[in-house]
Amino acid sequence: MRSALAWVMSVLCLTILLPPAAANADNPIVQTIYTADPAPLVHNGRLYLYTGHDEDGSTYFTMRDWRVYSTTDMANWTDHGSPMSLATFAWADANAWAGHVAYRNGRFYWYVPVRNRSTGGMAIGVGVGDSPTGPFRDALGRPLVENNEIDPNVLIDDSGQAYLYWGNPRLAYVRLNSDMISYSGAVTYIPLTTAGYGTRTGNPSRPTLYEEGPWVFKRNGQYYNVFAAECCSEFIGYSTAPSPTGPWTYRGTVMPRQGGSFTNHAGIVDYAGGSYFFYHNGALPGGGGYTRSVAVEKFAYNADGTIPTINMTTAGPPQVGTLDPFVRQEAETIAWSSGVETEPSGEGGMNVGFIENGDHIKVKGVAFGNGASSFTARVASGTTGGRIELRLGSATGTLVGTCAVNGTGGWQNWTTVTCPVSGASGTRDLYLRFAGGAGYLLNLNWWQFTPSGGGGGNLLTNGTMEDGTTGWTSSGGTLSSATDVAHAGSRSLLTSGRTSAWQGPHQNVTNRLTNGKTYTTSVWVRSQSGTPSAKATLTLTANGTTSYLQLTPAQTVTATGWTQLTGTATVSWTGTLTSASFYVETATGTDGLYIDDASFQ
Ligand code: FUB
Repeated sequence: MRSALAWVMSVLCLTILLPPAAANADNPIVQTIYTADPAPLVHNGRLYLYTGHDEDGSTYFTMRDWRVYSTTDMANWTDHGSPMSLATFAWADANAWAGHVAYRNGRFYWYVPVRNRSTGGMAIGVGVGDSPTGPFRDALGRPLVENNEIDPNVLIDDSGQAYLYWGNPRLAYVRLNSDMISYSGAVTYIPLTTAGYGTRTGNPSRPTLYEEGPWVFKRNGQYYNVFAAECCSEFIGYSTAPSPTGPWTYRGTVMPRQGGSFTNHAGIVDYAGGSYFFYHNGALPGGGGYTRSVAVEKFAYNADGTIPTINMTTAGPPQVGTLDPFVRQEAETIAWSSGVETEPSGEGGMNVGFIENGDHIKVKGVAFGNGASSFTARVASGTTGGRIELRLGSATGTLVGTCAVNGTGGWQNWTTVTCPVSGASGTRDLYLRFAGGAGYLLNLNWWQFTPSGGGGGNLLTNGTMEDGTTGWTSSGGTLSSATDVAHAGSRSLLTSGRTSAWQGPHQNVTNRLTNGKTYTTSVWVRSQSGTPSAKATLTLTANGTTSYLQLTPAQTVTATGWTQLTGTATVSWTGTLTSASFYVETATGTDGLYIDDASFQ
């Protein structure tokens, strides 16, 4: 239950946090809290963004936890909450500052600078997790390295040798061992020469531009170090080198000084065919040097490998593809929000909460296709509820449906509501606008539209696999909810230990089929090992006779990425249908199979 104090605090904070009038802007990425020090990581086709968290009203770098967000379209970002905080490191007492996550051998290593309680100096700790969204635990129970400096960053070179860089005012590195939590050799300090790191004037103790926040990566045989330069205010500069240890040559400015925060902090990644530059600024209301927000721009390297000058925008990058409203979408998947916050959900993951009259969530580029007939939402309310207005184009745009939400007896007592929708077609920005009386109205965990045209929507229960194994069984082997890989969201469904090619995940759809109707199938598949040929099949038993209908052509799937199986097929039977089952199998072989985001409609 929320306390009266929390409510009052929230009203005060939200008054400050209301977004600017240009509510169509998509930068900064997160509007629910202040974020800083971005560190992007691409894993299994999804872009994860690790950030710090500036506490509201800070007058110093008051930071107690780190946050994770992710996207597949560079426009709508899913909030995964805070899987690591100062409390993760029993030996640390303050300063959850700029970290970096590296993936190796099935694990995620999160290197962070924190204050060592016993020495009072800054040290670098390592969190380790089995999934990109955590949870993370202290890998060592002590600092990995300590020299009272900050901002760790890891490069895993093509040779497999990993380097940990960090530092302010110096720039240091060590060679990490392959366990990623120990190192060999001494701490080496990179010579900060003006040739390598530019010339700073007026500060004899710091003759070069290097300030902090190294971001080292390799591209086309060249090593880059993109760093925060010449405080204060900082700009982002970069140097290049023929090896991870130098010699470095200063190349100039990436992002000039701008944005209302006296620090900046860079992270660069390639994703979905584009290059993206992450940074932070003070652009949210109430924002500044200690209340920062992470933003992103798309850019293209120049033909000679140099980085162009990048300026901050409020629009951010173009969306990659569209968002599918006909599969379950988390409420905390947001392009822009006004007034709302997020919190851990009793049903797992996060939910949107602290919703008041007039607040809204924008979801960008929603592909309604030929139209939607209804909207379903997972909601809870500890008061008397409110309404979810479905609007297109803006928070005051065309109203295509309204869902009433009643009190459910608690903020985590979840129920599902459905309401009709009319007039939503094509690809539009969707605004979930909340309306009702005074105070908090409702919480929202997830939502999903049903397509119009009598399709009846996805016949499969838990097609996103985010509800564990709910709705699914296996005709052999072991069925489990997997968190190591997911096509979208944080889970997929794994059938391991198969002993026959026909064994795979399946779901009973007997009472959901219409005789003579044509159905479309889509399911994302990957193998645990090997490259088997996979297909989706429907088994139908009517009047004692069993037939098999191929729902998709067979396609080779791999263990390194997801393959989409799609197809259309007309379902028909004679007599009384006693059993029908949707399943995924392989043509031959018994490799374990992951499936995710399955729809049959
Ligand atoms: O967020 C705290 C500190 O501010 C970071 O460690 C630096 O990179 C600067 O962004």
